[in-house]
Amino acid sequence: MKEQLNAIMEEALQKINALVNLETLNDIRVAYLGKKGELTNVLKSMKDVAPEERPMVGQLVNEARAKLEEKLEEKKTAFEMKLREEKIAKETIDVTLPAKKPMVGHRHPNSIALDEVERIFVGMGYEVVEGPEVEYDYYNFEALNIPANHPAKDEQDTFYVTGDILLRTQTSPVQVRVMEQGNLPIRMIAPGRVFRSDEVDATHSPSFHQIEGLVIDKNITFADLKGTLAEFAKQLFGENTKVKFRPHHFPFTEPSAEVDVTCFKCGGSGCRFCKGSGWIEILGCGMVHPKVLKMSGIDPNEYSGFAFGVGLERIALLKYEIDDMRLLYENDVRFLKQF
Ligand code: 2NM
Repeated sequence: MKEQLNAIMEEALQKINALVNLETLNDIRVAYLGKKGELTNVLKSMKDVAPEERPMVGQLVNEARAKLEEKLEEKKTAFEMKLREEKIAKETIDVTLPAKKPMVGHRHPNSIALDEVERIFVGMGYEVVEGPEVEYDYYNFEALNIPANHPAKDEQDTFYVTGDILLRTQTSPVQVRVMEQGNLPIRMIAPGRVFRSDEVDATHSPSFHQIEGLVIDKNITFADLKGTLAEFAKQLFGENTKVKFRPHHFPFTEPSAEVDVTCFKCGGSGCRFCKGSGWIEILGCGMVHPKVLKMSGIDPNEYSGFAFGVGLERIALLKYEIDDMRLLYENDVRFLKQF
C-alpha cells in the first residue's frame, strides 16, 4: 500500500512539475484528488488493509493529499504571477499623455446677456428684484390698467391655472408688488421668465425672458427716461450708439414709446443685419400711467415715474448675432460654448 502511494505521488509530482500552463493544472487536480481520483481509490481499498494498519495508511493518504494540494497551489500562484507579469510588460502606460478633460458646461447666452444688463443698471443704482412666475390676474393685468375685456389681454392670451391665477405674461407684476409696499423712491429692474400663447418660430417662444425697469420718484420726467435708456444702449451696444423714440401705446404708460438703437453692425448706414434701415428695435417704455400709480397706493400728484421692458432673448440674439431663437433652448453645448 505504501509503495503504491509512493508511486502515485512520484508520478503526480512529476506531472505537476512538468505543467506548462494553468489550463491543464485542474486536470491533474481531478485525476489525483477528485472523487474518482487516484488518492480516493487508495482510500477505497482500505478494506484490504489490516485493521491495525488502517490509521497509519489513512494518515499517509492525508499527508499525500495535503502535499499535492500544496504543490498544485504553488504552481497555480506561479502561473498567475507569470501571466500578470507578462500582461504588465505588454501594457505600456504613457504617464506623460494629457489627461482626458472632463466635459464642463458653459454659461448660457441668456445668462451672459442678463449679467451684462444687470451690471449696467446696478451701476446706475438700481435694485434687481424677482417675483413669482405664477401670478394673480390682478397683478398681471388689472393693476397694470388692463381690465377684463381690454384688447391687450386678448393679444397676450395666456396660460391660466384657474380663473384668476395665470402664468405671468410680463414681469411688471413684480413692480406692482414693489409699488404696493410703498417704499419710495423706487429704482428697480425685474428680470425673469414670462409666458405667452405664441407659436414657436425663429423669433417667438411660448416662454421667454424679460427685463422690466421701473423708476419712481418726485419730478421724474421723460427726459430722465431718455437719458437712462440712451446710457443703457451705449453701455450695451457701444459708445457710438444712438437711440430713437417712436410714439407707441401701452396700457400701463402714458405717453409710451418704442425705442430703436443705431445698428451696431453698420453704425446706422443700413446693412443686412438691420434690414437696410440702420435701426434696430430693442425695447418699449413710457411714463407710468397715473392710474397705475394710484391703484398701487402712490399719489400721482406727488410722484411720477418711468418704466421700460426689454426681451432678454432679443438682446442675446442681437448681441451674439444668433439668427434663430430656438438655438437658445436646445442646450447643445457645441452651440453654447461659442459665446
Ligand atoms: C414695457 C413697456 C412700457 C412697464 C410698466 C411697468 C409698471 F409696472 F410700472 F407699470 N412695468 N413695466 C412697461 C412699460 C413695460 O414693456 C415693453
